[in-house]
Amino acid sequence: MYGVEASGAETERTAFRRAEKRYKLYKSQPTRSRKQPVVNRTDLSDVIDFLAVLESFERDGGTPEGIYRFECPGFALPIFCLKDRPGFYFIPCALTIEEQCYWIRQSLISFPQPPNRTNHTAIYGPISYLLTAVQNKKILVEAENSNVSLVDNNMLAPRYIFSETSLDAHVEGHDSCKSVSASVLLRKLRWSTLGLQFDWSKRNYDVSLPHNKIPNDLCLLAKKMAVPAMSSGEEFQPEAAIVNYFGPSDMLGGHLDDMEADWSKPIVSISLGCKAIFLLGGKSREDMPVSMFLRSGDIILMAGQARECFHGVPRIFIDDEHAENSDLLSQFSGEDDRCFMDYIKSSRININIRQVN
Ligand SMILES: O=C(O)CCC(=O)C(=O)O
Repeated sequence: MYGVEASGAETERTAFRRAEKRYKLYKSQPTRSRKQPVVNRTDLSDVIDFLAVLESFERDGGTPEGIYRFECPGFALPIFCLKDRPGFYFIPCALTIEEQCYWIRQSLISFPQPPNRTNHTAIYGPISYLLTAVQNKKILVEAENSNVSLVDNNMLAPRYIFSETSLDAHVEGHDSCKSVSASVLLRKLRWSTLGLQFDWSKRNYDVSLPHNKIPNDLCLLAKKMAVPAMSSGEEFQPEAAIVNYFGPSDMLGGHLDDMEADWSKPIVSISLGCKAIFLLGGKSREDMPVSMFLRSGDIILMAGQARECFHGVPRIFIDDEHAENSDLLSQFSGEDDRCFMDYIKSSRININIRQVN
């Protein structure tokens, strides 16, 4: 997520950039006669569909040209690899629907909780219980005594707090006060960081920032899923995770994740929610990337040489035809789950877990 981005006209000319443009979502501007924007039809015929690969493998044991089944003794799920991208592993349907729901809930309830930082922390300071505030239609307003101070565990005291909607009039009358509804904050949530905190401005892990360990259940899942990419006898040590939240027209530009010490260790990357396209390039932006679908419950591993490959997410699909999240949505049909349903029907979440040292 945080790797070096090439800039300006130069990027337009690279093979990676051209692939991004090919898959990106383009919407026409609404006109007087046509209020609804028209979405471009993208040719998806070159996109590798690992669900179809899995289904055909289960039928007849075969795999398409360039893809092979990776044998990992004791690992229960089928794993597929690309012949020309060593160190890249695709585990389709790695999570059950119940597990996907669990991790979606965690991503929206616990992962953005302080001391974990989010993209909102730099603007508003620590924000607690965002999802509860969304459910209760609260708004975030400047705290009365909002001078920055430290509370327990070296954490910043909240500068903004959630308030009842009824206070809105009072807040709006106050010139210096920024107020924003919890639902807008949730929609604009782009990332949260777990475990060792990544400092986006310095592009490094800042071990001095307060943090909790990666939650134990996420740690166990990452260790279990990392096995195919680990040398025998070694165990993956999850120390940090970045949770990316994608709204309908968000994309993640081509980048490298190069801030961890040992690139032989995998990044364990979990997809949840709407289907997306993932581009896996080569060591240069000039290398033509391969494209593949990422569905809710898929897990990919990038280790060794694959860690040196540019990658990104140019598109998520929210339309009924392509999003493929109806099974997931049916799990959130209860009244209490309304905000999960509203969120995930047009969003994607990616949790990527790293060993830093
Ligand atoms: O969203 C994804 O599947 C990829 C995320 C990623 O590449 C990153 O966070 O570095």
